Amino acid sequence: MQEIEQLNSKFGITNTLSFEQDESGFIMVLIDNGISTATVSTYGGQILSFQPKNDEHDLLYLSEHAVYEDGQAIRGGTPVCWPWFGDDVSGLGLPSHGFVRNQQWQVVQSQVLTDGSTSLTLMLTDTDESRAVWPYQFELYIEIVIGKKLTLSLTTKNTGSKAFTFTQALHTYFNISDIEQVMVSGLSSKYYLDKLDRFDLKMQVGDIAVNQEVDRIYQAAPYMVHLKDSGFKRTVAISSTGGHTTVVWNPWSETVSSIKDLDDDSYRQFICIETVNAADDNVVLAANEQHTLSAVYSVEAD
Ligand code: TA6
Repeated sequence: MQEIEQLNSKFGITNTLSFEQDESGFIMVLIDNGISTATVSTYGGQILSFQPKNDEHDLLYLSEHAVYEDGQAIRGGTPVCWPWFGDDVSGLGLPSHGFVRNQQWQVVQSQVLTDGSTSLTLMLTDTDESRAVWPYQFELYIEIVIGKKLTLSLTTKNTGSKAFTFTQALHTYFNISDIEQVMVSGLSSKYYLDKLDRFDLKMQVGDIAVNQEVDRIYQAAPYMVHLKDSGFKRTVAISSTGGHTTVVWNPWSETVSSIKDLDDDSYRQFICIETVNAADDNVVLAANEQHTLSAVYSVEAD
């Protein structure tokens, strides 16, 4: 793990970006650039909080019971699922959603951009441990730009000599006023695989209002979807590039009670709208090729 003093001297930005170690020993990057505030965990390469100055509410949901321990994913914010999305299909009992959300990422870059926003890049590379479960050489970068908008760009480089195929997700947990006050629009007439019904293919009719468990993989998803929250009186525009899949997940009351790091009522406080490459929308990278999956979240008051 990189040392706090070194991180602060090499990547700290006076009055804007600093590194702190919390009680768990995890390193948090604290950003306040006058436009927005944010907290990024180097474990998982994950944003845990993002709040524009003119908004009363955080954009992201972070569970009060999130566990900050090696080997566990932090429940909330923007977990990175890579190099597979969903359950491990190898039969080797590997973790769901890949292994990088359980890794300590390295900080490689921080800077102030011309519009005053702050850019931070974290990276991971293959190790003996990663090659034991996924036998490829790679560099994985996440660039996080904290401005009026929140921008995430996840870049995969194939640094080995053999091609590989992967799936991935920016598995974002949005903080909402109440699940029954939100509406997801932009996916009407799109087909989705319904994970709760043996991955049956179904068509979305109209906007999505959630009043039961939802776990859907929308295919050929549009560039932009919207999350309207009438309780928080705001709409989040979610635009994606590099993926053609959007996943919408809310566990509702029964499933949430089986998830240890979520409160029984917490399903009311978040919805995951994920920018994804999954199922047939996988990515094949030949040696030396790279691919970027990006999501931009922009909050507008209603
Ligand atoms: O993206 C939706 C999903 O795959 C759901 O099926 C649900 O299991 C969720 O992610 C959370 O997965 P996790 O492994 O983080 O508990």
